[in-house]
Amino acid sequence: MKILVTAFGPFDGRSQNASSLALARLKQSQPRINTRILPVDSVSGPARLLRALNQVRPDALVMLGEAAGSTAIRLETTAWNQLDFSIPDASGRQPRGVPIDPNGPDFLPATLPLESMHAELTLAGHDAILSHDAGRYLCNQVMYQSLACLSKQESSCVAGFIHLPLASDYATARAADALEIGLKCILQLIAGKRFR
Ligand code: PCA
Repeated sequence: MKILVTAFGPFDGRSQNASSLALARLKQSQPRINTRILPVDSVSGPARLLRALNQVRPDALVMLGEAAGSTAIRLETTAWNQLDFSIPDASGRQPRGVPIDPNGPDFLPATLPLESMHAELTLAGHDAILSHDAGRYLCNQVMYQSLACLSKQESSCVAGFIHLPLASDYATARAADALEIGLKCILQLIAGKRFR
């Protein structure tokens, strides 16, 4: 069973990204997961992720990012076919109101077991919500492009995006604990699929 977990590097003037911090911590307890840190760049970020997908060929892809202003862990249900950057990316690009793929569907649904992840996280005392809006920046873009790529390949890999609060709002150790719980739900889903 292969799991790929990605996080983003720092952006928007902050020196750290909560997603990279939580992923580094998760890797200590789950050394077998494959990890990649993506640049907040609308060309090289998705390219690095799609390359990793082809290299690793995972059974599950969990993408992480941080969402300033949210105090809850946001389990993203939907990737929207739109780029509408409120700030430029690392290379200064700032597309406004343009589709990611002019020929693609308006949205693509995550394929992770979000309902059970939400239930387990809540049970463990985490502040988690199902979110239908991943923004229109890099996180939504990589979510859309990876779901589109997996669907084109008719891959059985399940995939989705989790937005973490800033590290100052949700301690890294807590966030990593939440990710462990999420991974358990994903592993259960994959194991169940194999039995069917
Ligand atoms: N959050 C941004 C991009 C990188 C990150 O961690 C977003 O929500 O799109």
